[in-house]
Amino acid sequence: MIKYQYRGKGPEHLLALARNHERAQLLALFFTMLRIRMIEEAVESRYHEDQMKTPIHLAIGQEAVSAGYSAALEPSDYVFCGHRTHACYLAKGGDLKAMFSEFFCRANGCAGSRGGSMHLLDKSVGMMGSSAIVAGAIPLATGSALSSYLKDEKRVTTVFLGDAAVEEGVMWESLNFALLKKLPIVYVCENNYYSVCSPIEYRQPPVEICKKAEGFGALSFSVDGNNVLEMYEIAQRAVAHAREKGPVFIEAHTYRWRGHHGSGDDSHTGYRDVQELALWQSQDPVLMMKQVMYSLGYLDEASERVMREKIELEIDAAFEHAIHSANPVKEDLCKFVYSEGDTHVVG
Ligand SMILES: Cc1ncc(C[n+]2csc(CCOP(=O)(O)OP(=O)(O)O)c2C)c(N)n1
Repeated sequence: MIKYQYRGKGPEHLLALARNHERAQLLALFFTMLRIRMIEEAVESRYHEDQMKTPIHLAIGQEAVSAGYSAALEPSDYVFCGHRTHACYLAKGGDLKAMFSEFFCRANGCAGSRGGSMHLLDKSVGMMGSSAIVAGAIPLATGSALSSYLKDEKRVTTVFLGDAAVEEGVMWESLNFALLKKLPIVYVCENNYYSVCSPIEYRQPPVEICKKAEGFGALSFSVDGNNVLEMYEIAQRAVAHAREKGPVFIEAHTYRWRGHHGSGDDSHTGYRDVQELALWQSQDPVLMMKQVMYSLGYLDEASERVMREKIELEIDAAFEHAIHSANPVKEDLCKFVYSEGDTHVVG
């Protein structure tokens, strides 16, 4: 049985929005999404080799959320996220070599081999952390926004979270505090309707997530998370509001195409209908944007091929880099380990 249908306005709406944007802007958004899609597919295709020493949570199908949202951020803004990190990191300007090295548990990984896919960290692009504990990044991001507020930095912190994260008390404690202090923070909930294999209707009463945030007093939006331009336009409003006035909550409706973790689709296990997945795949965020670009004359087969080849080259080079990078050494085991008291600080 199909439980969750795509509820956006589809490709015509994307095309209508596209007419209000510059060609270069649209190309950049499409490139970001395509890059994420191709990278995720490449990771998936090599995962069985068992050389990537990390669990993975692919964002295939959800690319428009981070691509559209992050385009509204300044390089100096901060992002945090949960366990589904790849798209968030890449959209914020993340370095693919550093990400792949992290997957291969190399010393030059973006988290120094200490994190793996679920704990990407790269301060150089404002990726301030991610947590495998559901909702774990939310209080960290709220603390980051408090810090920026106290320092009067005008820096916005964003935290990407899943629909399951709003089932944790710390989500609402954090939002309550952020609203009280008018902190510069945006909570972006990627509602893909499932927590592992558990549909949202088994976990939450039928109230829209953004309405719950609205009840706390936050400026809240419900967005078609497969429409990169709707995402971008709402993000611009949200980020501007957060920078000047305080917290915003965005609920982005989207769908993950792969199983909760690892490679491949797991719909055959029965927790979701294969037809449901097929329906969402017919609203492919990357394909929808590609078709818009073609119909506006901003992209054709030759220019798309150039784009794809550029990304393929980047992926190949990043795999080579990661594969041939050095493993961490035993002597560095305690590097980055901090302890208080009479023991010393190492790192
Ligand atoms: C506090 C906590 N409870 C349970 C888990 C196990 N767990 C890992 S991911 C996940 C599902 C999270 O779903 P959601 O937040 O909606 O994100 P999605 O995987 O859909 O992107 C769960 C329950 C965990 N990591 N942390």
